[in-house]
Amino acid sequence: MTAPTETEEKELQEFYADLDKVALTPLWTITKDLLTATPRPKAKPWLWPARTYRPLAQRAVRLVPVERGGERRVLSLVNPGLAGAPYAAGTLWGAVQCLGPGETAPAHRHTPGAIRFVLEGEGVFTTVNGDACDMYPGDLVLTPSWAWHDHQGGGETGMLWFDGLDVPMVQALDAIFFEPHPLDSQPVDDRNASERTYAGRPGRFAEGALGGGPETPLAPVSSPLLVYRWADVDERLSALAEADPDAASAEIEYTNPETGTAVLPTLSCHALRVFAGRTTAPRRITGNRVYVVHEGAGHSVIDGQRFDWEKGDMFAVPSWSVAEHHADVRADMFAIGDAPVLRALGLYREAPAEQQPVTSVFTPLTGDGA
Ligand code: 1HN
Repeated sequence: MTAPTETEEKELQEFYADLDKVALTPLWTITKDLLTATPRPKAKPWLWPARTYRPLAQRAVRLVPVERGGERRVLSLVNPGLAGAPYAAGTLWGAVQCLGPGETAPAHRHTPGAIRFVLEGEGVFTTVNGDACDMYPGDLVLTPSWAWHDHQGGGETGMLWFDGLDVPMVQALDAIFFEPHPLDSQPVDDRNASERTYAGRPGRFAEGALGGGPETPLAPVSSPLLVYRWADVDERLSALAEADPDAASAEIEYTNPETGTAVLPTLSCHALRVFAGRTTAPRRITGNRVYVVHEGAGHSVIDGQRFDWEKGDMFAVPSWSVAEHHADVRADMFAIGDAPVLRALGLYREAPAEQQPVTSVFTPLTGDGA
């Protein structure tokens, strides 16, 4: 092609300006940013240390009451790659929620689905559609889309838990609905009822790292079991370790006991145990994940960057990054992912990944608030 003449160039510039005036844009100028060879998440691999957020959560308890309107005392993980949005990764909301002694977080419901993973304290129960679910460290409690839920108690010490929600996905689909309950706390009909129904039944966990449960033609549904106790997770991880003593790690997915699929239509929950001195195989998958360190210490290498972690720390692993996890002492991690959505839409992929050389070490933000 010959170079455009001055007249042609001028005409072209006028053409682009005219397109812009009427809210049109030419694809050929943006194709390369749009159709990248592989996913380019805006979210960065990032880590929020417990030693940083804990004192700030305690200050929040002192300074800010839990009230209608604000609804929850939640400190949201803000991934610095996401232009200030309160999201841990492009598709996932992650946060720390705290409830002081004797406090109540008011009843409400919303279309985003949520999970809670308890970090510390006891004495709180979350009531989900009338079923009061007791919460202890390491437990997972589900509050599915549009289920009434409130948190009560706080014990003597107050309580801290991790909130994982699908808010960015529901937001992107323009499907957010919210409704406050007419009462501050909804009536409690029963205690731990869903847990009693499914106690000891198989199908509450699936082996492996896949995310989203098996490929099935079932319409996605939320699990009728609302509480998964850490003792049961621990038992399953120990059984896997016994069955394969040479493995570097053991991983299970929490599953809907009726269908074997992910616990929520939008979110998968996982538990990963890495044995002392061992490193997981490097892995690259579509879909974002947020990890919470339940016990132990070690580090992860994500796209060549080293993230050192210990109990209570939270970190984001963006889609298609290469991630591997190393435990100094035996480490148990809880994670949420968006895998059920990717799998339902035929977008789930994995690729082999090589062990990565560490090219940098992540320095967490510390601020002066500690
Ligand atoms: C929510 O309702 C809770 O019920 C926690 O505890 C975190 C984050 C965004 C939107 C709603 C809760 C939330 C939330």
